[in-house]
Amino acid sequence: MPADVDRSASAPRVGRGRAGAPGEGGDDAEPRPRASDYLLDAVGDLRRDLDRTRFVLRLAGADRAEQRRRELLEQLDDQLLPRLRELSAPAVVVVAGSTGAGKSTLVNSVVGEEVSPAGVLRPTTRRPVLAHHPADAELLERHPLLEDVDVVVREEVPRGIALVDAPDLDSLLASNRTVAQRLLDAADLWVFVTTAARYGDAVPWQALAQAAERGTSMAMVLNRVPADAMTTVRSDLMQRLRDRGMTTVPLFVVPDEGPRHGLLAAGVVAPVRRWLAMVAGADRARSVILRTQRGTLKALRPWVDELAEAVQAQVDARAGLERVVEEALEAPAQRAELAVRGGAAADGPVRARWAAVGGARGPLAGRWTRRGLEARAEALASLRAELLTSATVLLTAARRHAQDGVLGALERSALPGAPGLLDAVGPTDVPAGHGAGDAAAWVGLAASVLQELGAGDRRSAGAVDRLVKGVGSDGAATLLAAAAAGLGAAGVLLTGVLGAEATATAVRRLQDDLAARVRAQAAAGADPARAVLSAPDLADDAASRLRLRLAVLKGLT
Ligand SMILES: Nc1nc2c(ncn2[C@@H]2O[C@H](COP(=O)(O)OP(=O)(O)OP(=O)(O)O)[C@@H](O)[C@H]2O)c(=O)[nH]1
Ligand SMILES: [Mg+2]
Repeated sequence: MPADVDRSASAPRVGRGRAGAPGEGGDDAEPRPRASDYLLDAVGDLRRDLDRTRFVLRLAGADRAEQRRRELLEQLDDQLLPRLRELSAPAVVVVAGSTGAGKSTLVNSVVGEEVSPAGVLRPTTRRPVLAHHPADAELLERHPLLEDVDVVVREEVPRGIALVDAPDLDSLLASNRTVAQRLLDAADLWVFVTTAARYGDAVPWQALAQAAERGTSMAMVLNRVPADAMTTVRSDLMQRLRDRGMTTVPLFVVPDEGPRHGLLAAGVVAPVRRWLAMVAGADRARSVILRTQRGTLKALRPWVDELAEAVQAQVDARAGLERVVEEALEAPAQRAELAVRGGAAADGPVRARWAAVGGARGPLAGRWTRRGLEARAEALASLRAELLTSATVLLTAARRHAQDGVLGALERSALPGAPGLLDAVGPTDVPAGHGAGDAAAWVGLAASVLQELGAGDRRSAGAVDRLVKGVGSDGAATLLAAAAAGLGAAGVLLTGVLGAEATATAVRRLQDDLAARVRAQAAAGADPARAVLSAPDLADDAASRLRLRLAVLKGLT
């Protein structure tokens, strides 16, 4: 069994050792999953959940959280996941710093050839260059970084490292800053280049603090140091590093050689080159990588915690908004029901039509002879049309008022996220004919109720039969619906045929049905807001998903 399996209990196992002794790398036949595989799975799960996470409500801090989420995804994709997948891939060494610090010159000098143009134009480097040894090509093959860099392959690059010349970190060009940051995210090791004149600038120190926070391994190159200032500058810089607890950061000082072009003298870069070669050596490279990896995993915790907090803030805000929305429905729903019970469905045109149909000289007056059936049915058909229109208006209004009520409540609400929800819901139009289907179903119920009554005992059956013979089956249903809508005279007429009790029961059933329908319409007024609030990212347990992933990671590291 390979010696490093034991270590896998506490630290991710170093994968196929690139310089592994023969017989040590029996991975092809390895039967057991390695610690790094568990870790890879755990980080992969975390990545999936992070990818799905959305900050639906525009709370203060949501934009920031979203930005942090994206940054974390990039970090996982560019550094941690590739590293966990291929522990033996070369260490990614990113040379970063401010413009003109001499990054490209340093990289070129290490490689011994101008592979990345250096120059007096500021900034010079826009497209990063990654240099590696030919023997490392295969191990680097699938690294996501390769998509965004120019790759040069040179024997002179120490085996085991991929040396990246980054654009300037504090660039005037936003694209340069983004690329530089992304490269640093992907790095196993940062080589920070600064100059005697500029090492006091804020940006480099911010970047260094960030590296320290993430536990990324790094080294510092202080460039162009005038001979007479050498001692002062060096000790000042050392002090600054000490102040920040970075005493272990290797420091390389490159003396200023005056105005110059091209590569640095071999003797000047020799220490950096030697150090890189040492870092690239099997054990050192692994330890640099593992240190950065441990640092990355540790830095992951507060980062994910912060995002989980942001998710929880969304969940909390959702609960409050939900109450606002649901409470906003109560008054419109109640008003709509009261209108139905108060006979609003019989108002206006319905009553006017009834005056013509059911009046003393109307077709319904007098004895219902067989001859008058057609006239009565026709008259009731026109009443039915008015009833349908009236019920449609009521049902549509219930929906509209509820919707307006929700929007108004959100407008007035001082709750965090209310304005954002208001925008997300937007002014949704309810078309005039919206309630037509519901209205038709309601009148349809009148027919069913009569049918049921007709199928009852002999007395009821006879009564319904008389009614249908008198006004037709549609006419009978219309009369019942009209009575339920609130036309008392229609109820009186029905009572005359069906009896008081049967009429009252049927009318109540229909009125209850219409009341329930307007209530349901009112309740649906909150649907647009509910659709936003029911996002999985706002569910009660949304934050615990990320926290769970974190707990698993903690157990593995
Ligand atoms: N005097 C002196 N000049 C240097 C040194 N290193 C680089 N230069 C010069 O400084 C200028 C900028 O060097 P680059 O290597 O292009 O700097 P850079 O950090 O890559 O700059 P950007 O790509 O713009 O971020 C060039 O003209 C170099 O020749 C040095 O050690 N001493
Ligand atoms: Mg450059």
